[in-house]
Amino acid sequence: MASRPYTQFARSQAIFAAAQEVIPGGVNSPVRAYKSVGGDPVVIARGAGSRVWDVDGNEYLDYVGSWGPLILGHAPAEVIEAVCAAARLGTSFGALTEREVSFARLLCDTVPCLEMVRLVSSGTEAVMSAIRLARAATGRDLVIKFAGGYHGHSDGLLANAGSGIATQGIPGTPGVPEDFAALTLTIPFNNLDALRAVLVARGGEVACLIGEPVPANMGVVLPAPGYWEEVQRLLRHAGALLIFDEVITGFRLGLTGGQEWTGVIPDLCTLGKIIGGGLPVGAYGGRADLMRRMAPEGPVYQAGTLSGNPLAVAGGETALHLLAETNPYPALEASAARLADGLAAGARDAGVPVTITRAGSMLTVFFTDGPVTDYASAARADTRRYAAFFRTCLVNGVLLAPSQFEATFVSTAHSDADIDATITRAREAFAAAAAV
Ligand code: KE4
Repeated sequence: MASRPYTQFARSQAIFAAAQEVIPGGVNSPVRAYKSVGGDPVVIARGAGSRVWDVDGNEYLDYVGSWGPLILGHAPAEVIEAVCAAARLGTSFGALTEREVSFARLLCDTVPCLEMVRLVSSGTEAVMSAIRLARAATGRDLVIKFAGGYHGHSDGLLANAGSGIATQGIPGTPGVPEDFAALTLTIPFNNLDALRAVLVARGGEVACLIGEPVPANMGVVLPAPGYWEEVQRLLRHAGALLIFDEVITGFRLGLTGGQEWTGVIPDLCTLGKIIGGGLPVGAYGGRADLMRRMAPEGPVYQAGTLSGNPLAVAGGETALHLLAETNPYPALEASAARLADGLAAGARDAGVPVTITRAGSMLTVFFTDGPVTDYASAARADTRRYAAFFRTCLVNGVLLAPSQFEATFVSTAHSDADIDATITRAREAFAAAAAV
């Protein structure tokens, strides 16, 4: 491993230059391009446990975790073996397989709102499908989302979104017809008066509200005590459905995700990331009376060539069984709390005001003196300071999300020594942020 701070990125730069000739922006997902933190992205060669290595041989303690799926770290042996064994039997059949049934049963036995579930291949697909179902079930068109909420890139949900949209600082995206965008109403998170006002004005037209139980796409933002209970009460009164987008929080905040964490059981939820064990799986589900409206049992159409893919299901089911058998959540909570405390101390010693938010093993260091309760307050963070913090961490072997509006993910593979090393290396990064 090269000595730190790393200075050798020649191969990453050459590969990124070549990538930009044939892939828009050189990446297959915008946030990977490091636009908001500057510099070229590092190109990853491999990962193992808590670490990844770039193509120049630089080693990093990884807290991107593929943006959430890798709660067990990179390439856990059991998951790899399950995927390889499945591959030897064939990679895809376009037909029902037995393991899809056991996987669906596992999800329904674990996630409180799930009476039935449908597998798809991404979180975006899961959200698109859940929204379509909510509109069909209610006969209504309007969807309520939160400013800074990100639920994948389907047309109606890019208005005022978080994650990559917030990172790029763009209000929405060209290509979404005004008529589509008009069907999405955006309100601030943690603001019940804003929801009441929308429901008073247009409640009869609202099919659903979709939100992450703990938003992680504006950075991690905690719901106020009692917030979700009141949201659910208001929606029920208006005849609208509640969809928890648990693509990140599902199996992250515990086996029951955001549902036991908030104490609220939604009508529908979407899942992804962790349930695929690092392979492409999304899912949506909830009340059986709603889900039975989906074709071929009902008239609401949704389909997918690779839905329930045998390799992805093998990887996902193995990962979820490991989580259920080992219950790593108390240890993850302790590790993430220690990391958050250590980072807070580093920022304090560097004289940099930060607000660190955390839910379970996901956290965000906001470069603002807080508090951060919604996207407007998150957006007050100093993204130039975050960029300096990110880049200094990177050259010192700590890989964070290349955006202020994302989460840092701790995995079961992060040892106490890894956490301590991260805290130590971040001290220099806070000094760099202080100098901005
Ligand atoms: P995918 O289509 O990317 O699998 O899932 C979309 C999605 C839906 N819902 C939530 C709550 C999500 O966080 C996501 C995707 N998350 C982002 C990172 N926050 C994916 C990273 C990227 O866009 O490259």
